[in-house]
Amino acid sequence: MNTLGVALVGHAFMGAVHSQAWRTVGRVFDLPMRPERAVLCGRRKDAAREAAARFGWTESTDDWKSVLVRDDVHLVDICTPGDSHAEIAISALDAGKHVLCEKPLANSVAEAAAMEEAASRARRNGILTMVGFNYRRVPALALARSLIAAGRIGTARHVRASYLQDWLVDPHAPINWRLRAERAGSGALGDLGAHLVDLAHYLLDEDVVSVSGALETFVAERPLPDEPGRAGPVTVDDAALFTARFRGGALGTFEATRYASGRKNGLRIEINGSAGSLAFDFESMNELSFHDAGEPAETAGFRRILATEPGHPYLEAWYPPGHVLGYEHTFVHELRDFVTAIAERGAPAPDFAAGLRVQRVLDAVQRSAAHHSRWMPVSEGES
Ligand code: 4PW
Repeated sequence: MNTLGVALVGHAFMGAVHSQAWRTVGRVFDLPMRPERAVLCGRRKDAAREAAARFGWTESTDDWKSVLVRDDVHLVDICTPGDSHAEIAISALDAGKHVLCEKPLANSVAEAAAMEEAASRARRNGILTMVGFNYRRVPALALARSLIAAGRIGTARHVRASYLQDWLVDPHAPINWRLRAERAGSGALGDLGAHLVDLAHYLLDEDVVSVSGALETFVAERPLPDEPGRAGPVTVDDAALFTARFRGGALGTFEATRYASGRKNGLRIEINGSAGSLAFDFESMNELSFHDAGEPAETAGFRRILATEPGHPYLEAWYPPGHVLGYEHTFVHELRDFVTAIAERGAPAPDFAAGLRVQRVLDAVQRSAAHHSRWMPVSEGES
């Protein structure tokens, strides 16, 4: 069996989750290639060495460029803040490496478009890309997509999506890179809202074409963690709200915030169609609620599907029904799909083109917010 040598760049939250997934994926799923955790890259040599030992990577380096010339590295997995995505991804693609990049794809449409250009050049040589929109890989949501595709809720009319966290409720919580525009591009919009947009695109299989949005930064300055007594500016949005129109005529409402006290990772999405509805809440991620409007009114209602049957997406390789999965399994599924696409020369989704489409929606929300929430078309660009 061919091996797929992986280089991981970044070893904080996402690097840890990806490491765990790389470690697990080949043990759970029968893969057509064997992933090898070849090298972990970090900015500081000692921290990278320590992380590599903890997460089970064979080697470590403080120079990500060095992995691009190695013959035993076939895939670069980017888990760094958004300001380095474009440089690393484009260099890796030009060096003939497959690229998995955390979301959002980039900090701007210009960067995302350059990344997609590099991806499309690389595609001609069989080099593939994927963006880490992991919530697509929740079995209940993959099931929702197949129910929608099979016409079980008819024509989609409403998408109601929210992603609620609360780690900024305390005005004295310190600044980190996620609150700096130059590092993260945007705040709740790109960090959380991007997942909702991707999920809506995935579930409906159609894109958002125009938006009207509002952004707010509730706390303008926060303590600098390394400089006691000093504060620094928050330069991203704390919360993002937008309404949207989809190509097929559905309307969407989206909300992303880090100020929803009591909500830790509350990603909810409900879709109402002409023949029924589907509803999902990540805090009960093994369940999908389904209302079939064709049932007799007297007994119809939302019913809960426990998405843990062997016939449900991704479940064939896991545990018996009812033995529920969690957050980290979604990353294992993401890697299963990417490795399989690479081995079979398939078309992984969401690829950089899909990531660019999400980026264009985020950009339209920012433009709308800057113009008193005026409706803005989502630019189609050239790709
Ligand atoms: O999916 C979420 C993100 O996009 C994660 O749970 C944390 O919040 C990390 O980044 C965002």
